Amino acid sequence: MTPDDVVEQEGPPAHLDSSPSAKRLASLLQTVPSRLANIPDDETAQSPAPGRWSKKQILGHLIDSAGNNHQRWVRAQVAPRLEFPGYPQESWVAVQSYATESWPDLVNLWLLLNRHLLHIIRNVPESSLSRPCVIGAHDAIPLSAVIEGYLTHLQHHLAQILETP
Ligand code: NI
Repeated sequence: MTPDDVVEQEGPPAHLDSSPSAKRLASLLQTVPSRLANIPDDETAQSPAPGRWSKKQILGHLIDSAGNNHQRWVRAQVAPRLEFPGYPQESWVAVQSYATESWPDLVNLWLLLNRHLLHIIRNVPESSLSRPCVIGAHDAIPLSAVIEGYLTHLQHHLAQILETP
């Protein structure tokens, strides 16, 4: 299987789940991967200004967000209350050297992580959506708000990547 095969696979059928969060993510996964894959490689490594992340680094940050949210969403369902650390985003992007990683690899990793997150959303029991989650120093919020916050953050950064340089 080549990276392009992974990108071009269609997402799961959106009609299987009617929750707004699942619809939101399913819709993104139908349109965004091919747009990401079509960005020229040299463009993905350019920093728009000193100290600003390149597209590779922003997508790396979204992979970190997906990884942390995977842990949150699973852990919140197997304990009565989630307490989980935040993550220093600049340090995470730096130590993983996203700036020099392969763009197609980053796109495929992001895509498959998010397809799995969509699968998780579709299978969260209604009763687990109110589980209290404490992330870092923040106040407790229900798991449903953690999921919605993930999607809002994701859309914010995808817009940054997809805007013209
Ligand atoms: Ni962010």
